[in-house]
Amino acid sequence: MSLRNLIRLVPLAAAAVLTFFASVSAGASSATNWTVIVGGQTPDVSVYANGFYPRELTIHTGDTITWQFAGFHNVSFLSGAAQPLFATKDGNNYYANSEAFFPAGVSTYDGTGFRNSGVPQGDKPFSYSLTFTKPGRYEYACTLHPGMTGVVNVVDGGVTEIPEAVLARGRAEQAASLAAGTKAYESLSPQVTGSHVTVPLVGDRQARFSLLRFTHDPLVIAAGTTVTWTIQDPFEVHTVTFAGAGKLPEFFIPQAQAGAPPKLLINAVALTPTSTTTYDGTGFVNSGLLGLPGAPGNPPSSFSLTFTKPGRYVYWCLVHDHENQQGVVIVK
Ligand SMILES: [Cu+2]
Repeated sequence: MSLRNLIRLVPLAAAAVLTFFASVSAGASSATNWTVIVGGQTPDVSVYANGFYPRELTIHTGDTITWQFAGFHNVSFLSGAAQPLFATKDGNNYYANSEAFFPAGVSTYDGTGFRNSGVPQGDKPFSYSLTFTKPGRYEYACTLHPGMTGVVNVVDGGVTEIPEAVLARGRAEQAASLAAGTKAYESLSPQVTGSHVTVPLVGDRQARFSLLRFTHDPLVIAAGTTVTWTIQDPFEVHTVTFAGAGKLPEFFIPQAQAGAPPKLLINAVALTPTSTTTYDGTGFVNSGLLGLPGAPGNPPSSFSLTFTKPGRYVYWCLVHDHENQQGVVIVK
């Protein structure tokens, strides 16, 4: 979702990892600490990994998992309850739902109750730890990216892996997501049918990535062409926004609260579609939010615009502008 507080991938210092595992194997009877990586991205953030790496692991009762964050996500154990929505409505305003964005619950889990890591703040390294006290098979999710799920099996015996192997498996799965996304980005091309061009916004549930780009190369079209942007991504919401000569509106507007974290107002200007269906290179044109039923206002999955005048036009996604999600349309 909003990735503007994105943390960059923070590689674990090799020395620290070695020290850590040495201490784990020294205390044979003590509980084990396991690492799971949350998300990831390519250096240019064109590919965003929407997965827990590894997706599944098996640990002993009493062990602790530490999730190391490499992207803007949360770790949520729902215990069968419904996912907290991304946004809550207050009058005519939508706010980021604090249940999805801020930590909740104690640091142990027995299969009941709600636990949430909250989201990374700014560029600081972020991690979340939970100790599992009862055998069971526990599914968890990132509630900001529907379908981003993981599984923890907690058993009294029969753990066959060691933490180094699980971390290596996680890194390999993450690398596979990013490689699949990079391949998809390299071959990303709009579909042309006569004077109609379709620009897909791509994500892949199985391979666990989203592309935070519209097209790989500038889109070159003739005047009179209609372009339709369409969401083909299970994870992300986007906007298609032409700001003309004006400034891009912010997606979140923090509102200070006494004695509590700020409320995050979702900018109505970003959410609200403009009514025009043509673009001549002037003025503010916005799709509003696209994709993901259940997101604020149950957004449509596509947006169309007919280009009437030759020129070079830059547009943005207001959700991912900090990840440089911009596109270029060149009208001949
Ligand atoms: Cu976007």
